[in-house]
Amino acid sequence: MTIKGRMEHATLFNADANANVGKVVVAGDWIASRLAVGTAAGADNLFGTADDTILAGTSSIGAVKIKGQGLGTPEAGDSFRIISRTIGTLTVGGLAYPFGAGAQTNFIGVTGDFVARDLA
Ligand SMILES: [Ca+2]
Repeated sequence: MTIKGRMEHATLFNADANANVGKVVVAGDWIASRLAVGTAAGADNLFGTADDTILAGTSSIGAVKIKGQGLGTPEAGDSFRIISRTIGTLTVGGLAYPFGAGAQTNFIGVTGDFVARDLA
């Protein structure tokens, strides 16, 4: 999937425990947006937030490339996640975040509420 502009206040999700999303490319910024693959939304009923749980299965995101900035918001109490059982690679603004074997949690950008997380 290629987004030719920016992502802002958008949520993409697939709640199938075995869903596999290949490559996501965003030409611009990723602002206060969420990508959840193979998760349960949790008590807030929102996908891609801090209370999501990763379902048992084979869900994966192959690669995410955000060419611009990655940011959440300065407000307290919200959260933005890129989350799946496995994330292959993540690059934001030219910076590659480590996603090897095992669980990884990477904070992205300066707002403190944008996190990419996987389990495998
Ligand atoms: Ca949630």
